[in-house]
Amino acid sequence: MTTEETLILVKPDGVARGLTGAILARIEAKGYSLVDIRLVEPDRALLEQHYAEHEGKPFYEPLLEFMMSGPSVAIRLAGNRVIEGFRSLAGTTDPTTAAPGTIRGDFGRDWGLKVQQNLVHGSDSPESAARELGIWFS
Ligand code: YYY
Ligand code: MG
Repeated sequence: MTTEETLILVKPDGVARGLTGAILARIEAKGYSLVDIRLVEPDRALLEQHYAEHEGKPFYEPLLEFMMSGPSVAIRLAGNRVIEGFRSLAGTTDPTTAAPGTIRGDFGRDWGLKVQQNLVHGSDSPESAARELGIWFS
């Protein structure tokens, strides 16, 4: 067993579309444990920290605007190898090509869609998880 914690976000599109419950159901069905959960309306400073690795990329500004367009649900999630496991549940970044059976593949709309509207975020490494949990659950 490698018990880990990770940061999950149900992003503004997921919350606005009423998919929080459906996404949480998949997380719970997998057996992961909710340690903490809160609705957050992040300001720009928080998002600049969260997405620091992407600063300067073409999608950076639209991504921050999107993330400020409404509340997200932030989840501190625990489980055996949950960091890699949740990213597998989420599917690949672009929902248009994400595999069926994944959150992004099943719920991501492939019309009129921007890649940023991909419903969920999950930390990509233990280092990212520790850093991001500190940002969203400070
Ligand atoms: O970890 P993950 O969310 O799957 O993707 P990242 O490469 O970390 O990018 C973060 C975030 O940025 C992604 O969820 C959507 C958005 N994005 C985008 O809008 N356009 C891209 N070409 C790449 C990423
Ligand atoms: Mg990422």
